[in-house]
Amino acid sequence: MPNRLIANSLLFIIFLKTILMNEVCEINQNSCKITKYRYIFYDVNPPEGFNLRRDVYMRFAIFAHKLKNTELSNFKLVLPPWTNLYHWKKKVSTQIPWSHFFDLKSLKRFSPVIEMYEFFDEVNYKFTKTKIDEVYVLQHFREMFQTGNFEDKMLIEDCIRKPKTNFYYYNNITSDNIKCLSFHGYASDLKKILKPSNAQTILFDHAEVALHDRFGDNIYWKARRSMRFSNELKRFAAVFRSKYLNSSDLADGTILPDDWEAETGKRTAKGGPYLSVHLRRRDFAIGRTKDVPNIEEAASQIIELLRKLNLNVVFIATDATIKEYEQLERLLSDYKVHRFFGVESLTDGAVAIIDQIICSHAQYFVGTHESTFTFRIQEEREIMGFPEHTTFNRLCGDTCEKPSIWRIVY
Ligand SMILES: Nc1nc2c(ncn2[C@@H]2O[C@H](COP(=O)(O)OP(=O)(O)O)[C@@H](O)[C@H]2O)c(=O)[nH]1
Ligand SMILES: *[C@@H]1O[C@H](CO)[C@@H](O)[C@H](O)[C@H]1NC(C)=O
Ligand SMILES: *[C@@H]1O[C@H](CO)[C@@H](O)[C@H](O)[C@H]1NC(C)=O
Ligand SMILES: [Mg+2]
Repeated sequence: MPNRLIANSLLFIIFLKTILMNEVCEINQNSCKITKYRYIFYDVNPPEGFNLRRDVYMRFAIFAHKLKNTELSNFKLVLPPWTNLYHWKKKVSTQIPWSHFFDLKSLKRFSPVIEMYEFFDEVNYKFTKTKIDEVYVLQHFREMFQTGNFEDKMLIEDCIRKPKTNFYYYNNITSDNIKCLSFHGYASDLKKILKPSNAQTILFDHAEVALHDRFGDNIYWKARRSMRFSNELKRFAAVFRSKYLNSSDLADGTILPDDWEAETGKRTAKGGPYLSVHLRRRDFAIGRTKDVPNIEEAASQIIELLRKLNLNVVFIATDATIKEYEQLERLLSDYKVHRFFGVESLTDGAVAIIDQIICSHAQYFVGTHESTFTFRIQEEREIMGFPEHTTFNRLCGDTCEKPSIWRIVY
């Protein structure tokens, strides 16, 4: 009896598989794979840092989100695995999935995204190379800045630079169809590439060339709210906050619903009893001396804020060298100064996010001018509902223009 049941189930599965395969083979005869889905890949200019990459993700997540319920709804967006970034001192030996940093379930509630390994599972193409059907390396129009002629929004042209798509450093991914696409427009304009194509896999490289459909509208913020950090990183931050900063979500008024879709946007967050600072150094300290303070200036600005806020605890997130940090600590020796040093097992990317989480929970935050690391903290605080004046603050260099306020909308 059970045998019969098993036999029947097996037959049914085989039957289903046959149907699915046929369906796919009709869509795309030359690459007959066991899936009815199609896939958008993207990649970003290699030197770009983590937090700009998060912004490019949003542009493409919004693009994919808008394909839902259209004739292109069978496209999924494949998350580009993380490989060594310029700012990461500790090298990683393998591709890192997005779930290392973010909560995948939350991302998927906004946009049809999958990890690279899920793609490999879905196409089930073991023992062979994956060939991406079409690769478009985005580039700015050569003429654009000279003539200001923006008429053509996209055009296949000669490559301005020799295209060097690296396929996330997998040696089993290639393509024999790489073109350069001069592009001036919004990420969602790329559906004009998808529409006439019957490719199953399309990769857009230098995806940062494509702009946000609409910066700061409610869809932007939905995408942003869906980028919840992984529970593991949140736990690291929570332990540190509780141990050193007397900070917890209950006491600080920063409890959010489990599902970001249930957030309603109350501005009632108080934050933990500390000042948080994002002090960007390294390339910023060299290339942007007008906009960022030196260590002495930073210390005196931090002291002034601590006095004004009547606080004696400060949390410092920084990419400063140990030497610079120790100098800062000495200058702040009348106060309790904390930095998250992490543990051996954490990647640099994980430590950076834990720094951001701790900064975002402070009663008052001050960041670095035009750093995307700072911007992401400010967004996090908008999501948690802090009063704006506690968030949009910067350390001053020679210049001290007030930062723009990017208010959350629902
Ligand atoms: N842990 C940690 N890393 C930082 C901090 N500031 C900068 N970094 C590192 O430097 C990189 C800066 O690149 P990016 O994310 O593009 O931000 P931006 O260059 O400041 O706009 C980050 O991704 C981090 O790897 C910090 O406060 N803490
Ligand atoms: C390609 O290589 C990666 C890592 O080397 C592996 O995880 C993946 O399964 C491979 N893909 C295919 C389709 O075999
Ligand atoms: C920690 O914060 C609570 C209020 O949230 C306060 O009552 C308590 O005194 C603080 N503890 C210390 C050690 O500062
Ligand atoms: Mg950067």
